[in-house]
Amino acid sequence: MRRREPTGPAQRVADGGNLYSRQGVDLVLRTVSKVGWYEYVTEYRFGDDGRFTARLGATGDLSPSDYTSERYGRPIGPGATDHAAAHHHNAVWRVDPGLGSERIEQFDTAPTGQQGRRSAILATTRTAIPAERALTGANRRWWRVVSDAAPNDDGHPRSYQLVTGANDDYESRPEMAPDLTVTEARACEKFASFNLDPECAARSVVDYVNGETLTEPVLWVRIGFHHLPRDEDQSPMRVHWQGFDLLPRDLTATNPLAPSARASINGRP
Ligand SMILES: [Cu+2]
Repeated sequence: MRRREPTGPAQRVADGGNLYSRQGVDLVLRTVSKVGWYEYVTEYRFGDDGRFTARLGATGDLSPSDYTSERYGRPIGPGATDHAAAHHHNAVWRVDPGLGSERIEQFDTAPTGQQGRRSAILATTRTAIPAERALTGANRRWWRVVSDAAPNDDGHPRSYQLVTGANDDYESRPEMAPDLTVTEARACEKFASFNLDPECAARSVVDYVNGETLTEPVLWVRIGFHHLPRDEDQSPMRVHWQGFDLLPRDLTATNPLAPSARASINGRP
């Protein structure tokens, strides 16, 4: 399925007697795969602002064979009956940016210990990730893939910032532990786990990391959802989502959807 979907208020500014406002729109590609009792929705959204969103949705029905004790599930029948098993949905997306001359950077922002007039002073540091590595998220930490191929009109390198929201860790399997793994692109490294491509000795994203210098990085983005069933999951189950955005950062020198009255603003107004 492919269609345009409205996304609500996108930008607005009241300036003197003028109001410049715009509603957003996404081009959405969606497929549904029935896997056992679940139906998995694979969704890709291309935003009018250049944002790219990948999401996995789960709907269908709770598995009728996965009922358990009070310790491992939640009662969804009348009273204390029918404890549907809690479970994890672990998803990993393989992102090959294809921008040319790419590198990976990590940004961290932490308190300096200094206090300003009204609030604490924080400082942001940028760290290059030059070689294959498994990375872990932290408060105010994010990553981006930067291209040195063609800077924007301000001379800033173009990049996409990885933006993740809700994300339940699943540390029980090594390939599901890192939040982001960056590896050098290799055709046979297709899947994050159970990779059975005969060209590849490597079986999971853990094996793909062996210190190689990144010249053509691939991002393995892991987003987890721990599902504690609720009464409303029956039936059909309302879709639950997990995913991430790739947000354009300095792709263009200004907002490409600026109204003409604002198109000349670039830098201090
Ligand atoms: Cu579930």
